[in-house]
Amino acid sequence: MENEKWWQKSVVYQIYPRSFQDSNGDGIGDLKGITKRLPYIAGLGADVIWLSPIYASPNDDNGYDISDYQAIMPEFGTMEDFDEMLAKAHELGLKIVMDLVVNHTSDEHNWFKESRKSKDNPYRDYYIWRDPKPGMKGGEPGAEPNNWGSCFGGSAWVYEETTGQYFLHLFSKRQPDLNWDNPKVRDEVFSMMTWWLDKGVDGFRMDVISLISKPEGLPDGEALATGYASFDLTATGPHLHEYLREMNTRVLSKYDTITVGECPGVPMEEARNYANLDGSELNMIFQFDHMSTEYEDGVGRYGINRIKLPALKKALNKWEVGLEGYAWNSLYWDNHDQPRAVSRFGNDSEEVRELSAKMLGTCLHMMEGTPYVFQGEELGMTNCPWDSLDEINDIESLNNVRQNIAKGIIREEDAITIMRNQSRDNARTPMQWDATDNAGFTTGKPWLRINPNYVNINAADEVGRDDSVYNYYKKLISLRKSSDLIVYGDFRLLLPDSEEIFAYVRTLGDEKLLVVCNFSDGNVKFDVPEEFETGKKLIGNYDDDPDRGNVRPYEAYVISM
Ligand code: TEU
Ligand code: CA
Repeated sequence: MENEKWWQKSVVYQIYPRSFQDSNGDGIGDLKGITKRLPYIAGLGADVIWLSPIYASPNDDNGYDISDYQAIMPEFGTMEDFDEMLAKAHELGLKIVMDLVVNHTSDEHNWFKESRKSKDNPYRDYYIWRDPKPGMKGGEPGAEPNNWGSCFGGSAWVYEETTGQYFLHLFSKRQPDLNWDNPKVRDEVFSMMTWWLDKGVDGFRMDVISLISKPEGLPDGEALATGYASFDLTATGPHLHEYLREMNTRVLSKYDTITVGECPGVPMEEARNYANLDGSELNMIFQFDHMSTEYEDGVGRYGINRIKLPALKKALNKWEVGLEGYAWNSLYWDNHDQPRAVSRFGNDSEEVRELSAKMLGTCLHMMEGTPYVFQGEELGMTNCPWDSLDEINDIESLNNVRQNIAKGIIREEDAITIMRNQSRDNARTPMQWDATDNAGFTTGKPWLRINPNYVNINAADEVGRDDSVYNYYKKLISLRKSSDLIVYGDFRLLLPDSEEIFAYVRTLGDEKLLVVCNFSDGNVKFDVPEEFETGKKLIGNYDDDPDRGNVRPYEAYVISM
């Protein structure tokens, strides 16, 4: 293919370090634990690792609140541990992508400690400070500069008596937003990125990068049922592309990197600019359309709805077709912020869980874009049967569920069901390595509950079992690496209205693939299109050849011509 890029053929494995592998018995995953497990990741066939933040942090948002961008969180180890992990990863042919969290810092970052001291402090304008609403006293309800809400519930503003102003935080109160309109902030970020790239890292996943340029005058937005405007209304502000192009020119263009921007609030048409093929901004972005098909109007994520397949297909189709020829796509079912894919989009009851997990893997990995595998997804790990809210660590789900109960948007008795369906902690239960105590994750007390099903669902069982989800993912990944058709073929959705079947065709030149996935637990009539009558099965989650007129429960197969 003309001007193909290595990251278009890559498969990325995401590690949430806190929950991946503990090496010193404190119940918290760490860098030495990751180093020990690198061969496992290389064995899967992934070639890039995205590390969720490992920098110094007070962990108000588990590392997404950074107090020193060039120091390692002590619980995770030392800079020497990082250097050792990086060297070992490169030895195994694995690239390392860091999580760049620069929409905000921790309130314990020195910049913020200075900024909050006084209005004339040199660091004051590193953050976004505003007076109370005219005629109102700071701190009283309604005196906030506007009606923006935090992603973690409540207002996006905190009043500080010391200087009589509010500061903005689109996430937790301890994650003050940086002021990207200040060239000194951009200089600081770009020199820090250069420092990591000079250490040898291979790229960045950019946390909520779509939010860094705030709209002029910080105007009110449309209020939700909570009374606040959504945190992502600031997406793609007036200087966003200017700042990304500046980042590209001053930093990224000097290295051979992979970059992916996490872009809440960015529609497909706009994404074409963020991830355009001319390389002037980012390589690809994470979009959220397919992550919100069950969200209830006004309630958002933390309601009790379940997904609807036609809506999911519509969202994924829009991005597959819409970016073709304009920009590069990312492909993901879950990450550290989302429930476990097999529980959310499939069926995690034990008799069909593996079948369903393989079906989901087939559905995603045969599409056009760079696939991301979140730790444990390759094992078919599931959501956790939380017993009570006391077990939940996640600031976002706790704050939002409590806020929605207090505002009468949801019933208290539904809270535990909502947590079992939607809490980010479902993705953050420790990795299930084997059936020994604590799933082989730690010899100490795990920082978060380990899913009790680790005795049946673990890497030790699956790596050696040919029909495991792990080995099916391994086959999917190796298929991709052998096929320009899978990497670059265009995408055409079939049966958009079917509630059970997700089917599509990929075409590249005179080669084509038919991908058929049954998202239901029943047999579904489906006639293989004539053009594929004589095709052969490339991969499938049932051992025998597919029946060309009927698709079995959670069956997935790929026919090539
Ligand atoms: O997530 C931003 C973001 O939009 C998520 O909060 C996600 O949309 C939400 O969880 C869906 O309900 C990034 C990080 O991935 C997340 O872990 C951080 O909490 C957040 O930014 C703040 O840094
Ligand atoms: Ca540890």
